[in-house]
Amino acid sequence: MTNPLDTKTRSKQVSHSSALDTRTKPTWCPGCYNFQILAGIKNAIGKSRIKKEDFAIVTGIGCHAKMFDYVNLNGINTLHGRVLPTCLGIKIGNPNLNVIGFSGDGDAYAEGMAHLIHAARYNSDFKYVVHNNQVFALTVGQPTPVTEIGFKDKTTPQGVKIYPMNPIKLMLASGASFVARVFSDAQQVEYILKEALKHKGFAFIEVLQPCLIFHPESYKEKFYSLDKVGHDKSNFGQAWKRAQEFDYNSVKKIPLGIFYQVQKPIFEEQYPQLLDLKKKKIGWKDIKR
Ligand SMILES: Cc1ncc(C[n+]2csc(CCOP(=O)(O)OP(=O)(O)O)c2C)c(N)n1
Repeated sequence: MTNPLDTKTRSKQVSHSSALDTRTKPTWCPGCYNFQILAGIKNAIGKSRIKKEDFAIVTGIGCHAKMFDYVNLNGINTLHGRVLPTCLGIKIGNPNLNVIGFSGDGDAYAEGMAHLIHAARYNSDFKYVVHNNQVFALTVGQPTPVTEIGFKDKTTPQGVKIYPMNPIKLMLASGASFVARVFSDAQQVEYILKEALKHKGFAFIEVLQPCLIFHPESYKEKFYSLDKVGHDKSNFGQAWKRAQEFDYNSVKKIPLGIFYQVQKPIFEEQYPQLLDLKKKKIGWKDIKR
């Protein structure tokens, strides 16, 4: 398969497999990059050999969270910032489910920050997609922990003065076993979710998703594919170095792809009760008492 991260042009059409459609009409702004993420996710899930009923999705609160209404899968539209503990709870209830969580950068890096560190440590076998538009979009564009210096909105008229955090470095430092970044292009999202679904353990995927209204794209032509430069994703030192190239503040080069991937024991394998559920391919509710 060709790596979509190598392509210079992005998907113009947002086509996707319709098996996961719902009857809800999307209320995202016309042209919002969330449509690309939605299409990529539907394609990756739709083309996987995994049955629909073996998936569960979790979303937080925000524009990204509307995914919940547009993807026809079971799950929980949870509280703002609580996507990760909800994903973990589902895995404990039934470790056989393929769980995918969706957050905005506010959801993931502000309200939900503590959970993010521990999700990387726990290495439960679920996937986490962060729609990073560098603002709290649904509440009309306030800065988040990844907004660049100088960004102005009504709450911060003198501009952001605090340096943004780097989530890729945070995930590496916290012990995440799969750390990736892509742009909000349907093909890129499909590709990376397929890779993440093959990974056994917690997969952190950051999707750069410029908000057309509150944080328009400023880094269009700055991307390059880690695959193309011979990046060794099993090498922590290389991953760390590449992670520093984009600091979420000034834009030089933005690496896309898998920064780091390593096999570590997963949370579900540490507990005999969960191992038993996995072996029997059942959840707690199926246990006869
Ligand atoms: C506990 C809690 N705090 C704050 C809010 C208000 N709130 C709703 S949506 C939102 C912004 C979400 O921003 P982000 O997670 O970045 O998602 P986006 O809308 O950008 O996709 C906030 C702060 C809330 N609903 N619950």
